Amino acid sequence: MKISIIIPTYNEEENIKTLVPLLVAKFKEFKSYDFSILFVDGNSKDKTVVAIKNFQKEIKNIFLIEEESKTGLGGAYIKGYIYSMKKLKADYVVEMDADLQHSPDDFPKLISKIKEDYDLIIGSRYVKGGSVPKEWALYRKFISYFGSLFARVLLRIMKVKDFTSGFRVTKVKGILDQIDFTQIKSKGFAYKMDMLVRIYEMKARIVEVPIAFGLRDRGTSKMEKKNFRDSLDVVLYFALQRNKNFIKFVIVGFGGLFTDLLIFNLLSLKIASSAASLVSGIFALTFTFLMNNFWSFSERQKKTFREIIPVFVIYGISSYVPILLRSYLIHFLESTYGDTLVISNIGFLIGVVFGIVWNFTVYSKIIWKKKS
Ligand SMILES: Nc1nc2c(ncn2[C@@H]2O[C@H](COP(=O)(O)OP(=O)(O)OP(=O)(O)O)[C@@H](O)[C@H]2O)c(=O)[nH]1
Ligand SMILES: [Mg+2]
Repeated sequence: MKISIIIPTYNEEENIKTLVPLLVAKFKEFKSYDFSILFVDGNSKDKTVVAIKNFQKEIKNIFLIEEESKTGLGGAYIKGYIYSMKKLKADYVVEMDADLQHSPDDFPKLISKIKEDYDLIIGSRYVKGGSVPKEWALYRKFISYFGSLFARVLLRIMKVKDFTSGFRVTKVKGILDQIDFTQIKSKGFAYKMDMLVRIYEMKARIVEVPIAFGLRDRGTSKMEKKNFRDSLDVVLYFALQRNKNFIKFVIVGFGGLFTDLLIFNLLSLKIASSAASLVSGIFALTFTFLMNNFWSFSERQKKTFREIIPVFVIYGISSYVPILLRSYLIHFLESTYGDTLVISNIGFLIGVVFGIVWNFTVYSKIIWKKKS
């Protein structure tokens, strides 16, 4: 079993002199694994490269990619991934920082999960037993935790608690070898979220192992301001991708309401309003059904008449469930709390929210179910 540890460096001379011996000492706990360390140096201005070359003379399996210039964390890791797979023939790839924030003491905890055949092992600050430095200012703790939470909610990936951890082990076969690295959206820090979403969507087996995230030992932070904007771009891009059925469903819903109102008002000029409402309701229902079939859920659309007719009947019946329940709820609230405009509108709004959840669930899980 070959394991490649990628360590990006930019002016980390002092840190790697401490890190490498500590890390190599941990290799002895895993006799059957064949470890290599792959540095990706972003053209450091100090003697980082000299220090790496000195290690290469003493220790076997230390590799170095020298970048012409500093291209960001994502750029460095992508080079490292490709080299680890193509040249080093790695079975697993580890991501780790050079500055000792990822403690060599936590390294065996991650590696020992490999035998349980996980696809992705994350060193996590936000599971029980994990931590961030207590010296961190409150705002930094806040940004780190809530940034991660924000991404998890928007992307609907609540299972992973630490979304941006940089200490990870990923399996090559079936996971890394499936990723098209030219598609990664960010060359900076946000590549971590990008890759996590891609791996999650492969239905990978993911586990989080608690780590104590430390303070940078020496040297200066390379964390750039543009990382924030970059991360937001990545989260919004994937949020749109992952929720596009829902967003289209909501747009169609508004379209349906508009159709309903328009036809109702036009017909009311000619026929009784109660009859107009019935006709406009049926029109709106047909309109939203067709729009959902050919647009919102177009990748799972029903094509033939024989497919369309039965689901249209289910669609019609299920769409009435929240409408009926809403009437019942309004009636119940009015008889309990009094027949006021406020009470009936509260009932109406609860009904609308329930209707959105109900309809979207029925449409996406039953009518236009994903083919597995
Ligand atoms: N090759 C390369 N390495 C980089 C680049 N940016 C950062 N690194 C390295 O990547 C690792 C993580 O960067 P850090 O500056 O520690 O970022 P951070 O851990 O988020 O921030 P701190 O908490 O301040 O340390 C370190 O080992 C850096 O030396 C880059 O553009 N190119
Ligand atoms: Mg750091």
